[in-house]
Amino acid sequence: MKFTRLAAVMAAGLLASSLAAAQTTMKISISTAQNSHQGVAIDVFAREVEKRTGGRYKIQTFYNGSLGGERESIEAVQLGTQELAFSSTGPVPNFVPETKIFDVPFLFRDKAHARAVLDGPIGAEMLTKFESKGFKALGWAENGFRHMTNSKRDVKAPEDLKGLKMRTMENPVHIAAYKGFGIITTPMAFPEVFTALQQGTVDGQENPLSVIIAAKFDQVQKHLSLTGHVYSPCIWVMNKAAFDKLSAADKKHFLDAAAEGTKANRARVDEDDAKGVADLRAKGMTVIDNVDKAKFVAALAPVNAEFEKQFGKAFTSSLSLVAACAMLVVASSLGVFQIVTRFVLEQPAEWSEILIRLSLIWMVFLGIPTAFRQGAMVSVDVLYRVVPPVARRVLDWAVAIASLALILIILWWGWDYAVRGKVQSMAGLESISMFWGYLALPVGALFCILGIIGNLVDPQRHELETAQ
Ligand code: EAX
Repeated sequence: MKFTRLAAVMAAGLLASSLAAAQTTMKISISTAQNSHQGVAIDVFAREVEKRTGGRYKIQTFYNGSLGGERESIEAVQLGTQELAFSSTGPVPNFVPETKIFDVPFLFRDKAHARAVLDGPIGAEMLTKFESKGFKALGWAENGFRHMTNSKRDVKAPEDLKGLKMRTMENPVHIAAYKGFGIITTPMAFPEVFTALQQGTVDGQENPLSVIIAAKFDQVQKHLSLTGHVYSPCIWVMNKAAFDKLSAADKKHFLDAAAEGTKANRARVDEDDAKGVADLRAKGMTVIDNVDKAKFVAALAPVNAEFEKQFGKAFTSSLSLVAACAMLVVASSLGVFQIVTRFVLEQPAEWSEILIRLSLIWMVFLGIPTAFRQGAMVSVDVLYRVVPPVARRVLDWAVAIASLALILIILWWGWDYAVRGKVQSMAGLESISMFWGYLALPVGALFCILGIIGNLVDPQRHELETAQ
């Protein structure tokens, strides 16, 4: 009898320990409250991971920065002391500098624009940049458009911000930009903000409505201005080694769970944006909903020019531009070769002259698409600066249609020209037909078409330029 009881206890113990071994627990943290757009994201993620992995993975959720501020939790994920974090991109450039571009003020027109870019090829490419830094980025989510609050005065235009001491995120782009507004910037981790506002260490802060509501900033801030000066993305980061350890099927479960979390997160941001102003007014805040946005945009002109130098090129350099530069290198090297053969050796090589001509033709036609992609048609830019945003979209389409008509003609005509060139050989280099020279026209035209489509799908370059 005793023996059977002992065996039963041992069997139960064994079963329990094998169950425990089969379940892996991971931590995820946010800096806002559970009842927030971020809380809902990680709650859904935890539920979905558990459900999809049949309970083999359990996600422990931590709220209110209880494991540390956003920078600290990203650091912990990088080190592997914490598996996951859901964070705004505020401190992320300190780990993955390329992400800075998404924190440029007035970069995105609206939430739909931001979500489309983040969920599209640009966002996907950015996620891959995390890998070499020890992270697996599971996807983008959202904090929302940021607005300013303070305890001193109503802010309607940037002049009203002069001399206000405001807490900013630990983000180099925000800090540079807000100085441009005339703000005295004080970078600080989020968990310290409420107390800093309460004690008057800073006069104000800026955050999306979702955060202002969840953090109850209305208790310590009187004035809210709907400046919407910058879109604030959120990101799901996981320790890379922890992710790599998952089976292929579980990797997919984690990614899908994050996508579900993002859906819930964005829906909550939409809800907060719709109800937030009335809610905060009811709680006693003065809400300025007609700020002079154009003035805010204009105040950032010098800062934007600086940002454009930093970011513009990385996002516009395309395959055709690289190829055009390569052609320039070929042409100039052959130029040196020409000088040596002609004037030093006095044995000019005619073929190299022809290759120079060919590479120059290719350089020109491969270079034109980059001009298209950058919207470098001067007259269009001038128009862009004076028309309102809705008209800009119409202008985008009008320009695209007109350019497409022209490019299609070049494509058709260029191809015809190239085919005819098949029977013409080049003097001095008989083995090559002119087909290879004229082919630059239709190939350049094809790249132009890609550039035009690129401008329609992702007009952010234009947005950045015309924001000045
Ligand atoms: O992610 O630090 C901030 O102001 C963030 O917007 C906040 O932590 C929510």
